[in-house]
Amino acid sequence: MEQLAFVKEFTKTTQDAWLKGWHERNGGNLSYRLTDSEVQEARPFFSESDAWIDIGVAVPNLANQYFMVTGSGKYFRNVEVCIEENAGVIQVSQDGTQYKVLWGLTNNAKPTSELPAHLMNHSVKYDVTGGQHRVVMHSHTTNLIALTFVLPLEAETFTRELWEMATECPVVFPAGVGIVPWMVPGGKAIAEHTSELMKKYDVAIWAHHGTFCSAEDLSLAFGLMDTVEKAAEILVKVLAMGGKRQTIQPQEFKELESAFNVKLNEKVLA
Ligand code: 2HA
Ligand code: ZN
Repeated sequence: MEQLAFVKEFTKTTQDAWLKGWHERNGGNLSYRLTDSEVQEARPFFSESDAWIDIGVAVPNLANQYFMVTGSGKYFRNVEVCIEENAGVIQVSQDGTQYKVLWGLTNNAKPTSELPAHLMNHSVKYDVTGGQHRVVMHSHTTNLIALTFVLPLEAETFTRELWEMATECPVVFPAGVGIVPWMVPGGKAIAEHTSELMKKYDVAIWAHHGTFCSAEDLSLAFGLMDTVEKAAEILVKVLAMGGKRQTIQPQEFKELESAFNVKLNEKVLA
């Protein structure tokens, strides 16, 4: 199982994210929806002995889909040491309300405590991207968290500040970032709030907690998280130096639209 390409890439992503400093202790979680051919490759390693368990939310459009997920209470830094103990493969039931573990998560480990948020985000993105998005990543991104203590917790302002910090930002996240106010993590309410934002954005920031993002594959998810967090790091430095003296102007952002063939969220430039 460890030799399969998608398992290697999942492991690399957790290791890269750990090295970024986004995953202290058991912070953060990652999920990847397998392709049909990956399911076929992995099937010889699956065990059907585990029971069905309630997800806590309903994701009927993900019925019978397979996900590799990090484990609840498990550390990103340990996925590379032993992926079988720290992550696993689950299948969603026929009615989309339950899952069962098919591989990994040994010693009765459970999928991430944020499984409801992950699967609801996958569910929304499955519909809005026609099945193109396969990855949901949640990281405790240091600088983005810091900014949630300083910037208004409002999507357009937050996005504009991040866009201004690096020219490629609006190209990488043209819809912007959504903001979830402080909420109790790990349950249905924060999952519903986040997945509602994911209809519009690929990134949602949880105030005073961290960031969720969604993308087509593991590299793009990591790259998106890294780009948004780097913009936040620059903004933290700029604010520490006394704030902006000059910046990118709205009409300059508009020039990016034709140069890079993207449509930017108008409200952010208003
Ligand atoms: O500890 O990040 O949001 C895992 C988490 C919960
Ligand atoms: Zn978290």
